[in-house]
Amino acid sequence: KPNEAVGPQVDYTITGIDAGAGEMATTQKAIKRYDLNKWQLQTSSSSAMTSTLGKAIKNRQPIVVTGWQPHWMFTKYKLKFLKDPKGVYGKAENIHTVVRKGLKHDKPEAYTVLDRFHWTKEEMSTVMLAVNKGADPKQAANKWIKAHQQQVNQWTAGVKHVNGDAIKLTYVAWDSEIASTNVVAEVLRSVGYKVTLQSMEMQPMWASIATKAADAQVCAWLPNTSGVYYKKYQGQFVDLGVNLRGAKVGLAVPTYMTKVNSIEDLNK
Ligand code: PBE
Repeated sequence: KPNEAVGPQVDYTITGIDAGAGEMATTQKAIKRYDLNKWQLQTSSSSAMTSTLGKAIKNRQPIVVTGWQPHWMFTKYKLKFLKDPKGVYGKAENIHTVVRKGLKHDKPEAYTVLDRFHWTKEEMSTVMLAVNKGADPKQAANKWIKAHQQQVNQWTAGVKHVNGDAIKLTYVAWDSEIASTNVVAEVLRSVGYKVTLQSMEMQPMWASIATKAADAQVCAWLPNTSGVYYKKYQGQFVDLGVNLRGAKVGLAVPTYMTKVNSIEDLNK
């Protein structure tokens, strides 16, 4: 029904992800700033959101989701971000690597690898897509590493092999972060670390680094999406800088929703 208003067709519902995600808070802000009074944001998980999205697309039904890029949903489906003239979602974001205080002293080899880790949106997408197609994240990470061995060698160049030292990475189980965290974990394993991966909600992830219960995370979307925790825990972590440039967050819809191009169009 391309000529009918979108709201009633989707029960005025934006299909969201886990409650703790920064994008969920930003979307609540967007609902206020764009006066989407009838609209609600549905909390679920990234896997439930993408499965609902897949079903809608199969049936060519309208749907509005909390999207982000890099993400395989933009590779697998024809999607577009809705324009955000009020700039609620901010501009492009970068993903940072954040480690606990004291890591440089305690585990200098891991620190060096984590500090050097960086890749592109396209590279992250490759690993995400492989996982989406059914590969085990660890295997998908290893396959990517094998195909990019020279690049990875630069991250480990001159790093002394350690003998089973333990290191703990925390992450949130978003598809993008499953990919990056597994790649970093495999590279750290290749220099001899015994790596533990622990997935949690975003707030505990930041708290685990601040309290030194965990050593590192590669999931800090800045300045906007993880900004609340970046400020809250400032001084209690070490920011190793950007590991991926030009990420993006916003509301997304299938391109067949030709009448809906801006968040403002949700009010029509
Ligand atoms: N995301 C993916 C996260 C950051 C990475 C956009 C779902 C968030 O909203 O916090």
